[in-house]
This record gives sequence, C-alpha cells and structure tokens, in this order.
Amino acid sequence: MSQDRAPIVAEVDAVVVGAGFGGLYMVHRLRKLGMSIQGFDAAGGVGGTWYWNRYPGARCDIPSLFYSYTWSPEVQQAWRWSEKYAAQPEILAYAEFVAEKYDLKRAFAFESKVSSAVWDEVARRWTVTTDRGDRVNARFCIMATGCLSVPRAPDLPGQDSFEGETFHTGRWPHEPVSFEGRRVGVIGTGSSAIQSITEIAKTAGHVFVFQRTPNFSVPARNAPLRDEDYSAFWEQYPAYRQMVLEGTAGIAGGSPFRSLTAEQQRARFEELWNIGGAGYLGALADLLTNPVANDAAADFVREKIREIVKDPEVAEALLPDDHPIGAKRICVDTGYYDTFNRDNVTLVNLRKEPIEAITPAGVRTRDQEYPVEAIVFGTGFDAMTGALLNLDILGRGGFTLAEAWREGPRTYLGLQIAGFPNFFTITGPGSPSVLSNMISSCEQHVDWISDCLGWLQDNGVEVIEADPQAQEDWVEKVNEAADKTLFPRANSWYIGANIPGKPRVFMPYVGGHYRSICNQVAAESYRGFRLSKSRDSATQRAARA
Ligand code: N01
Repeated sequence: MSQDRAPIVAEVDAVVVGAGFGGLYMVHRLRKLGMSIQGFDAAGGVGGTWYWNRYPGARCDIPSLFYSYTWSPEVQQAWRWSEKYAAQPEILAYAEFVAEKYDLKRAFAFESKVSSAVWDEVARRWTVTTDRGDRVNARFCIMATGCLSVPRAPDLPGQDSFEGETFHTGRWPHEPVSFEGRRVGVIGTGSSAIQSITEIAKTAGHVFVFQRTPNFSVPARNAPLRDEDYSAFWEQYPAYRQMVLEGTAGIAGGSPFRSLTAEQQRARFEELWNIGGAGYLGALADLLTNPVANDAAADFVREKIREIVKDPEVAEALLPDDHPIGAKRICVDTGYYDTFNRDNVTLVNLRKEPIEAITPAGVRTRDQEYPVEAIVFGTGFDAMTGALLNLDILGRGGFTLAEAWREGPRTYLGLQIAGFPNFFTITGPGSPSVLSNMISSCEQHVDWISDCLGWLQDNGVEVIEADPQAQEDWVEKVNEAADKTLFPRANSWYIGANIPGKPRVFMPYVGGHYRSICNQVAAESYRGFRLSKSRDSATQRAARA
C-alpha cells in the first residue's frame, strides 16, 4: 500500500490528524477560511474507521440515508446508497467520492502516523512530528483521530505460538480473506464479532464462537433502498435537518413506560423489533433511565433469543444478563442468533470454560482444546481516549495529556482541554460522540471549530484555550448527566471497563441540548475559553527565530 507522498508543508496554519469523516470535512472548511493545512493519517487512504474495519459483514448500524454528510448538497444529490444499512466497501467508496470531489486527499500525508505534538509557549505554535520523521509547525492542531481507532488485542498466554492465521476485526487485511471450509475461532461477541460471525459461518468449515459476556443484538432488517425510500426521505428531510441542527435527532421518541399498559408496551417492542435497528432503544422514552422500563425491553429481547435459538442450552448461554439493554452499545445484526442453529457453529461459553491459552493448533479452554486454522479477534478498542493518549501530546509547561487525563478524560465541551491551547478534538470525550450519529457529530464539531477559527481571525485572537474552571464545570455536568441514566451500570467501553487499568469514567455527554450549548458558548464570545490577542508579527518572528 506504500505510496508516494506529496511534500510535507513545514509551516502551516493547521495540522489535521485523521482523514476520516471528521478530518475530511475539517480540511474543506479550513480551506474556505484560507488556511494552509497539513493533514496526516496512519492509513493508506481516507475513510478512518471504514478504512480499517474491513471484516466480513462490516456495515453501518445507522441508516445510510442519515449516515451521510449534510454539508454538501452536490454530494447528497450525486450519491445513492444501495441499502438501508450500507456495507463497509460502500461507505469507504463514499468517503473516497467526497475526497475526490473536493480534492481533499492532497492535504494529507498517508501512511504517516503522528507521534507527538508539542506546544511551544514562546512561538505559540504546535510542533507535530510523525513516525516518518516529518516535523511541522502549526498554529492549530486538530485531532480527528476517531473514537474507535486503537484496536485492543487480549494478552492471552501462548498467543504468539499459534501456527494459523490471526486477524483483528479493527485491522482487517486489504487482500481478500477466505474462510471457505476452514475451522475458525472468533473471540468476542461485540458488534464487530456479531457481524463477522454471521458472515464467516456461511462458508467456513466450522466456527467456534468464544463468548465471555453475552450481548444484546437486534435485527437490522437490512434491505435494498428503493426509489420510494428515497422519495420518503427527501420529504422528511427538512424536518430531519432541523432536528439535527437543534440536536434532537435520534432522541428517543416513545412514551414513558408507566403511561402504557403491558399490552401496549409489548406492542411497542414488537413494532420496533420488526422495524429493526438500534431504534429499538427508542421504544420507551425512559428506556435508558428507568430500570423497570429497561428490564421489560431486555426481557422482550431475551424472549426473542429463546424463540430463535433451537438448542435451549445455547439459547440460555446467549441471554445477556449482566447489563441494562443499551447501556453497552446495542448490536445490530443480520441473522446472528439464527447462526447458532447451523451445524457448523459452536458457542463456547467462556463463563463455564475460560480460555487458558492459545496453542499452536487452536484455543485451549479449561475443558478442552478447540483446533482452529484461523483466529479472529473481535476484542474491541481502547475507545475515545486511546488514539490521543497513544501520542506524546505536551501542552503548556510541558504538561502531558497523559498527566492531564490520569484520572480520566477532562475536556470543555469535548472540544478543548485546559492547558492545551489551540488544540481541538473532534467528537472527543465529553461530547455526545459515540452515542450520536457520528457523521452528524463530526459535522457539528467541524462547523463549530471552523466558525471559532474564523471568529479568532476576525477578532485578532491568536490563542484560545479552555478555562480550567469552565472545564471542571463541564466535566461535572457530563458526570451528572450520566448518573441520571443506566449507562454507568454496564462494564462497557463507554466507561473504559474493557481496558485494564483505564480510569472508570463515563466518557460521552448524554445530557441533551449539546448543540445549543455549544452555539450559546460561541454566541457569548466563546464563554469559558481564555483568549489571547495576537502579538505583533515582528515579536512573533523573533520568538520563532
Ligand atoms: O468491540 P467490543 P467491537 N477473552 O468492545 C470480548 C462500534 N462498531 O469491536 O464483554 C474473551 O464491543 C468482549 O467480552 P467482554 C460499535 O460502537 C460499530 O465489537 O469484555 N473475550 C466483547 O465481547 C461497537 O460497540 C459497528 O466480556 C474477550 C468483545 O471482545 C464498537 O465499535 C460495527 C476478551 C469486544 O466487544 C466496538 O465493537 C462494529 C478476552 N480476553 C463495531 N477480550 C457498526 O455497526 C475482549 N473480549 C457501525
């Protein structure tokens, strides 16, 4: 995949890290401000998460028509999704289409992983370096590094001794992988594994699913998109766009649990189960805040699992029982539970027989060895903070981001971090991020940051930095919002529970009205941010010399 890179621009207004949906749009907006840009991405091309996650069955769990940029009417008119939930190749093609149309690729150096970003207090600029030896000075550093971009492989004894092939869903090879007739072990039962197991089982000789914790999954009910689907979408589009702008799109629209009779509750679950998709969590207005409502919604799914899976012992092992439904990211599948009715699929319940080691020939649990020729790790990511903490980021006074976030991520609005001037995070912790439509959230952050940078230019402000008190108040608000929900009751990656030693902090903001809060902050001349006026250019030149 190695490719020639365009020459690196050593002095720019902004460095953009990441060429996913956030980074691509960021470049477009910065260009409109007349800024010079150097972008970097460790990948060989654009697409971010969709560049890396090429595993069998990878597809979106938000309807494609909504998992689309809204900033370009031309793209909206020119692009046509083929399915309700687009598969990875189509989403990647979409990212490439947008990048070509707006000539965005040339802003990026690919296969170039940023290794450090260091703030120079005198020059008031960031120095960004990469693993290719690049060194760029920039006034702004914008991290579009994604929330699920650092894969996590478990550290199982004997892992290196395995003589077959190993894969991680989050770093899938670019060459076609065939499991035809092969014995495959899949470790994990999160969204990635659930999507890939269903697909791999169609051709594999045998699939062993190594499940530690059962997860809730609902059917996607994917289907081709027809002309009438598009017509209906365009009809409701103005209202949808308004909801996006107001930040109310995707907010649960159902009635509260207690306002419905038991029959009505059931009818509602059935209706949403039949429609398919993560919208199931919108069955009741209080599904994610009221444990009784949540139990009812969870019981309904457990009932469905018992109905679908023919072997009662397997069905029992698949029943999620340790977290409220939705408190871990709900999985959206295409025939996952039915896959366990196939003769070539075996569920290995790790609660009964934990994995002891990977052997040269397979996976050994406490009870037996499962010989496999390939192992697929669907073991997740160091979410939300991993990509940032993997770099050496040094802010004011040489203070590192790792020190600043020792007890968990702290941000102001998920956009900036006190002590890290002119440094922005797109969909960072402390914003709705992974609990929202990621494309819409990327767009909102990019719009907000671009408007902010334009405002700084117009007002002669050189440095913007989150005020520590404003940040503390925001962190408290994020925590208070989470505490009113059932989210903290699950050992999820939202809370860092999947990474040993990671501070247990609920990272996304779930308090609502986020966009209006951000807009209000901007309208009040960036309330909660410290602003430093430009020094005259001669002083700056002297400082840099
Ligand atoms: O990762 P996960 P993922 N031994 O962390 C298991 C997004 N996404 O890649 O729960 C055995 O959810 C672990 O078990 P446990 C989506 O937001 C979106 O699947 O820790 N098992 C769990 O079952 C999603 O939430 C789409 O006990 C081990 C699994 O690995 C996020 O990405 C598609 C283990 C990890 O599940 C992450 O999903 C795919 C061990 N040592 C992903 N270590 C869309 O549809 C870990 N596990 C858009």
